[in-house]
Amino acid sequence: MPKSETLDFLKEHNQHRIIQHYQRLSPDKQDLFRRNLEGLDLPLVFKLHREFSGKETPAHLPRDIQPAPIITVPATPSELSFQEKACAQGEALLRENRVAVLVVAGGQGSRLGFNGAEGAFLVSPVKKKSLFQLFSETVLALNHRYRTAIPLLVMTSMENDRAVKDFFQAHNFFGLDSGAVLFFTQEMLPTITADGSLILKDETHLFAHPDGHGGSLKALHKSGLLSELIRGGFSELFYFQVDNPLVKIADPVFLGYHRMAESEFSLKVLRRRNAAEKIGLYALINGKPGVIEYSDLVPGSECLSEGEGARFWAGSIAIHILALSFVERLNRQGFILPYHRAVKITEAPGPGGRVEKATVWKFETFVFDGLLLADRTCCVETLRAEEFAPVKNRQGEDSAGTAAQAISARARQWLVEAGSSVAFDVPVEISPRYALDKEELAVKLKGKLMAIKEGAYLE
Ligand code: UD2
Repeated sequence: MPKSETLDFLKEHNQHRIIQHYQRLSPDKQDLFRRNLEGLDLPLVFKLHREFSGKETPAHLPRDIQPAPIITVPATPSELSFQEKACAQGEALLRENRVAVLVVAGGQGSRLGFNGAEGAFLVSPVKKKSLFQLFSETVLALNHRYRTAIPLLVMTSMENDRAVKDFFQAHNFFGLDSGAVLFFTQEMLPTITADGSLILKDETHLFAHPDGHGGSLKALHKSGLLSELIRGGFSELFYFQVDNPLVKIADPVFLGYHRMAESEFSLKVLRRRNAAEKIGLYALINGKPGVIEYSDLVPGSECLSEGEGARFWAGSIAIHILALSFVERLNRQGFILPYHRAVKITEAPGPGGRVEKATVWKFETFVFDGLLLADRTCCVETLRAEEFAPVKNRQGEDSAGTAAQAISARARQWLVEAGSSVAFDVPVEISPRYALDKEELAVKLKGKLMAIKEGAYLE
């Protein structure tokens, strides 16, 4: 944008503080500042600010919320045989090299108080492997098992792109072919104060934040990777978040259910610990399957009450499969996901340049809102102990500590089911390259019974 247009645009939106700052910069820095502004969708953020002004957070819930259909953990012989069929179909997809996996890792990890690569967090209980190492080794093991070459896509943001790439490079891509790890970057949106002012981050940048994991659907397209995958014959994208070390990547059963339903957007759910757990609620929203984010669940709403807990039990753990043809169609049709507002208190330079506390708004889109745009969906129940132990907080609930315990507990359970005995309080870890699931572990142990009394690592 030429200089005069930039200034007019900022004036129009009452950004006097930013204009004053800009006018004090040297011509070189003014150019740099303008170039940096061009990377940000300012008109969008002003529009969203107008739309959200005067609105309450949380937003009003939709009128009609009902429990949605779910393929629950099989309990009857016919459900078990359906599951076996699904597994065979999913395995066929893997063997045919139709499945790519995507880990979204562009978030700010604010609850973790961490600005670098969330995936570099060391979580495993014995070997202290990072999240990225666990995921990469799982992909390696899948490649080996299904004689395939699964691309690992990693979505970063401008804030952590360098750190993520450096981390993979420093570890030789954890044994993966470097050409099979595909990075792409999501967009940023300016952060804005509740009264509508943009905030300076430094001399030549505004404060901005990643545009939410919903941004992955557009960024995948913009990066060219979506068409590359489709051209390469891939049809399904297994999607998960970087913070969950227990995720069962490219689970063949889930892939099979997804395929049998000819689903465009599938998700895994589990039983919420309680109505206050910070995971989205899966339900029929005005008759369509969707997810209501936990922060939008207003206290007192029907689906939160204890009495309704038995009906509204399904929490979304952000594990999805998307048909690539669906993602392609959305982009072709110029889709729009709704924006959500997060209200935060942060430190920002005030009118006199002094840093002070400010209430700011961050606008984000959520990938699960794509469910409402899909023609066919599929939802599958999973078990917390098998598949969900997120690292969200520095300490306490959902921290690196609880995730390490969950990895140990799952390994112990698999070993016990295979006939071994494991002391209760010792850390145990099974490398994904040794066994991806309890069935594979039983085969590897070949009936050998172990008595584990101290920390153990199976590789
Ligand atoms: C998310 C889900 C919640 C539940 C839970 C399970 C949302 C809004 N809510 O809650 O329903 O499934 O996870 O753990 O997602 N990320 C990006 N780019 C962004 C923002 C986030 O890549 O712009 C990634 C981030 O790196 C992280 C994940 O998405 O891996 C989750 O983000 P979050 O921490 O904001 O979501 P959370 O834990 O509140």
